[in-house]
Amino acid sequence: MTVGRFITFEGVEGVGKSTQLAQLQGALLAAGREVVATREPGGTPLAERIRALVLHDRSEPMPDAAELMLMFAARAVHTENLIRPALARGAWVLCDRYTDATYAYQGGGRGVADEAIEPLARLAQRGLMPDLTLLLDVPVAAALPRARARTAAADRIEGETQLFFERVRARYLQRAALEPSRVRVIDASGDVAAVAARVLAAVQTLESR
Ligand code: Z5A
Repeated sequence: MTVGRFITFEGVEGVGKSTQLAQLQGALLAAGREVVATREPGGTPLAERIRALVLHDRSEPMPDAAELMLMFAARAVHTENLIRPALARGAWVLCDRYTDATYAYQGGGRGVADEAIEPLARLAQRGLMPDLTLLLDVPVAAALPRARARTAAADRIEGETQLFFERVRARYLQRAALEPSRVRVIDASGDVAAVAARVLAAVQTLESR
């Protein structure tokens, strides 16, 4: 069976993940690859409905446990219905956020214990892990203005404080230090082309596998 590649993009909001994902998608398509570009939470019709709930529903307070489980509910649907079939037919799946985001946002940001996250990750992923995670990194003070200049109305998470995003970034960097062969920290400062060149260099290590 042909097996594709699973690449995830991570980082605080505004760091340039969506921009870099599109750049890499273009480069891979030009090289003749089948590419599936997707995002979390979301990526399938049902998972996008869960996304709308978890990011935008303000009808009543959402406990951290509910936010956590909705992220994993969306992930289970997305993993089974889109990511696994795409990988099985040999596609390269480029995903804007995956489980590292849960450790960073719900873990680092909200303070949920890893012991609560780990069993849900096992259940939702059934052993699937990204082949490569590109952690785009700049100081929070540089990333947030990019996102906020663009977005009129913040969602439930985007409205958090700078301190929250500092904790998110710290947790991401901690995870990268623990798994350096999977998680590559990409300096996301400079213009789009400069960052894209760094991303491509990291991805080229997968081409030869
Ligand atoms: N979340 C969670 O809590 N737990 C989870 O498990 C998962 C997610 C999976 C999803 O939000 C939210 O869900 C997210 C985490 C949470 N919340 N937050 N915060 P989203 O999908 O709506 O948005 P996002 O993932 O946070 O990303 P973003 O705000 O869209 O940012 P981005 O993709 O990193 O950046 P961008 O859109 O590519 O670029 C932002 C702007 O900067 C744009 O105008 C670009 O043109 C510009 N840009 C990009 N690159 C550059 C460079 N190099 N220089 C200058 N300007 C640039």
